[in-house]
Amino acid sequence: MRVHLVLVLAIIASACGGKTTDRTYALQGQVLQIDAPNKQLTVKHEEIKGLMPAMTMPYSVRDEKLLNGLAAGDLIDARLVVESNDAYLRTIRKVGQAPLEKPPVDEATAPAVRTGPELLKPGERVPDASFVDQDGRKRSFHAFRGSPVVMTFIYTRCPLPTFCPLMDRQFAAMQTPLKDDPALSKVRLVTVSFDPKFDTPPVLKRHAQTLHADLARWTFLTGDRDEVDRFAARFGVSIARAMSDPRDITHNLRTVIVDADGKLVKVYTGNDWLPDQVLADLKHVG
Ligand SMILES: [Cu+2]
Repeated sequence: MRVHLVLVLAIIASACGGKTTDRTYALQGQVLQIDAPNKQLTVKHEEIKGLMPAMTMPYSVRDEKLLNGLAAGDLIDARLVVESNDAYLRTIRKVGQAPLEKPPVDEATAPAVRTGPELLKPGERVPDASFVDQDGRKRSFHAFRGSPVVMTFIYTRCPLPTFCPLMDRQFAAMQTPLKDDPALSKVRLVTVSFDPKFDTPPVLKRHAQTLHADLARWTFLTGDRDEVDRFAARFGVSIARAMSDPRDITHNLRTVIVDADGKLVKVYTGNDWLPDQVLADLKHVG
């Protein structure tokens, strides 16, 4: 249940002449949790103009010294750097302290859903669920039986390049190796959006095109929100939607392998798995 999120601060460096493609944002918020070994902190922050609404997210730092002296409850001004494929806090300044409203547990990254169904364990059969795909066709999860499936959960408006967009890039990167390896010819890629309200089939279709997805191999699904949530929760995906802003979805990441019999093989948590690792793991999957 390692969490890998990154935060962003807004304030486009208007004076920098635009030589760089990195964007820099000012971020103001309260530290809820610090994860020094993983060089991350979870921040409940205000709107980042031009980037994302107010939300609670884990953010990375590259320089772990930035975390020295910080504690849960601290109010911070920070600077978020967003690169095309990465995002991290470059500076963090403590500006005050406030009582924590909630215990410093971040729901979005909790390993299990408190009231939800049980987490599936490897070897267990994945229950069925119904979805709709990028062409508006009804698809049940069990219809993928007969093919090993690599599946992940995202939403297309995710603002952090190291989160959902990274899952997309890694799935895209697996397409060619899957095609080139006859032993993996049956493997299917499945991306499930947990934002059905925005990620309608036409939106998913455009998203697939942007990713140069081979739709014979890679399917984009969404469905009834509660059903998607229930299905995703069985793999440890937790999703918290803000009432105030539909773009604000706090979530964690899970990518899973399901074998051709529909049994769960493996769950990758967070964003630090690599396509090669999944491809290697797939060689042992029937
Ligand atoms: Cu995301």
